[in-house]
Amino acid sequence: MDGASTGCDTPSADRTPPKPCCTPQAERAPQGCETPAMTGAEAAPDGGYVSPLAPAVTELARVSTGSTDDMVQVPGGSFQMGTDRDEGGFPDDGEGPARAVILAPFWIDRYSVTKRQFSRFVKATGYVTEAERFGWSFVFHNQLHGKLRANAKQAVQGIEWWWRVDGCDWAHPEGPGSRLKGRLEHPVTHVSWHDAQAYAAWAGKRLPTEAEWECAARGGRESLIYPWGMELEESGAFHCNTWQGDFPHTDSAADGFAGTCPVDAYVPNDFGVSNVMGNVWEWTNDWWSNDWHLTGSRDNPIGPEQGSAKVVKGGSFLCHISYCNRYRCAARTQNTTDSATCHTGFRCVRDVGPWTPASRLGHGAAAPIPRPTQR
Ligand SMILES: [Ca+2]
Ligand SMILES: [Cu+2]
Repeated sequence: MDGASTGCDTPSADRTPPKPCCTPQAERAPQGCETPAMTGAEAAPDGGYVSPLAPAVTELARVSTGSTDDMVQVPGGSFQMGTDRDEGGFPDDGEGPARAVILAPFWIDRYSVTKRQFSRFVKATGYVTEAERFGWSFVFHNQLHGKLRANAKQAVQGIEWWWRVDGCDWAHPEGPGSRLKGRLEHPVTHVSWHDAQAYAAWAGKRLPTEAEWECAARGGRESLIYPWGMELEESGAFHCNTWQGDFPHTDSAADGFAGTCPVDAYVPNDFGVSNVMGNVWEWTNDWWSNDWHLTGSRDNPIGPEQGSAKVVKGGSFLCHISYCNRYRCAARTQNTTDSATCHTGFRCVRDVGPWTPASRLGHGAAAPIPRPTQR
């Protein structure tokens, strides 16, 4: 992740995090390859690729038409977003400070969108993902065995464990010859932010704001590092799918999974939301900035008006404390809107009803969002 190419909307863009995140960026058009540039993309004078700046977002388009099956309603009120603690994390990502944020009630998917759900969307609409249009996507090296290596062309400089695999897309997660069989209940991957957005629109939902995502992830429990407590392996048990062993070489899969796991693996949090930490990064609707939140609204915040990358949350099956300790509620990173990888997916939210000025207050205004006693 190249700070200079992603952080131009932030004054501290010249400060790179102590270690880059485990997420590669597509930079779809460089290297003189035949991949088509996105509509509106511009070639920089040095031949590099410049993402077009999307129109400014000053309002969030509210959506309340989709089915609430397999969703849970998060009550409105205030919650503590971010952290003041040294969690062994990345302060330069903008993880702090901890601050009270008010949200209106909303529905959120219990699970990441699955490969099965995404295939229904594709069947119904004929949608073609960006990875399919560009002809490739990113796969982690240890998932490419035998013949699958034949389509892996290019390592990413500085993070050589990422391979560019031609013919890789959501339906062929390791490229030609790979299948969804046995993985239909795993999260869909190789979907860009635009793809996630298209799915959400079809489903009558939308992508969560970062605040909504983090509020739902915390499950009504204040100020913990993880949804379940303060330790990754609280009470000696695994609560999510990350990397164990020697990153990036050997994943012992002590948590039960090398690679993605079914979306309902592990115990859900106190809101009944599953697998927010680990497994796959999840796209949010917010443009990335590491300091917008210092001065931006804390009343149903929707992030900066513009940016060059979107916030992703939750970490993935590739995160490990030795490299990318980002499977924490407060952790955050970014990727460009047309990037796709084997470890990024999404879940959707929808509003409870039509958005009115009164919605801004949520139920009980600034009262803390309660931790449910049962679900
Ligand atoms: Ca694992
Ligand atoms: Cu990571």
